[in-house]
Amino acid sequence: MEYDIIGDIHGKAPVLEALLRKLGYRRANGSWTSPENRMCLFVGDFIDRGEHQLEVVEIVRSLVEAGRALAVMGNHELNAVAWHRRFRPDTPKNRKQHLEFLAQVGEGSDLHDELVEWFLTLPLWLDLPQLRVVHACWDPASLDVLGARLRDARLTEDLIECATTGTANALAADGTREPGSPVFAAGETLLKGMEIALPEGMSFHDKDGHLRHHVRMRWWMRTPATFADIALGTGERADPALEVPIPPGVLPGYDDAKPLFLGHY
Ligand SMILES: [Mn+2]
Repeated sequence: MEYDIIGDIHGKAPVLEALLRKLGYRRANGSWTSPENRMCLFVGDFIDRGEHQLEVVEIVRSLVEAGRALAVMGNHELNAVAWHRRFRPDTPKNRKQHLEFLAQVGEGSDLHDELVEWFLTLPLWLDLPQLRVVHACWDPASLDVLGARLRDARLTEDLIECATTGTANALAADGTREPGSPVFAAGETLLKGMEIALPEGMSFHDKDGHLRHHVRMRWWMRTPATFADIALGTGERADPALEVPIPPGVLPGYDDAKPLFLGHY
């Protein structure tokens, strides 16, 4: 099998359709055909932002159901699950991020329920014979935490709360409760990436002018020299304040056992 790997779509259905046509995929009798021995791999983030979010979900879902695609969950689908179950705080910032999806689907509608149920069928990662896929970060420690609890890399109903809130306790493999939520931290890492706290007293201004004490990081780097080397989202030129050596052993790096494909960044 050969794969056509398609990045974050965010509600841009016409662009997705044009790409699929260019790659030789065709709609046929409510299903899909694909070029011989090919299928799509979607890296997540189907919703939020764009004008045609329902169409994007319909296309990806019908390709998956036709056996012509595999797809992983993005952080926007995880947020949608959390919002639907009322575990995601209804703050102005969170609502604004999800507003377009809620308007298109009709918040609280049967379709809203149905799409969230489909989001829950998406695995958080794929480890295929030839390659791996995860939305943001292939972190072995987080994969261990989730691999022991999820079913085939998918969230189960009883794990939704602890996977989407920072306060709920997580169920251990033997059914006991653990303090805090390693499941939440692990899910955040895989779907939103890794952040690192800057050394005590250090901060920088991001491209939106917000003062930051943590940086999103290029977790795949092996030999970072400074915080500036690994920092994402610091704009064209990293703040000179970040030119500070980073402690060894902080980054998970990547073992290169197979090619890894990400979205998100
Ligand atoms: Mn994302």
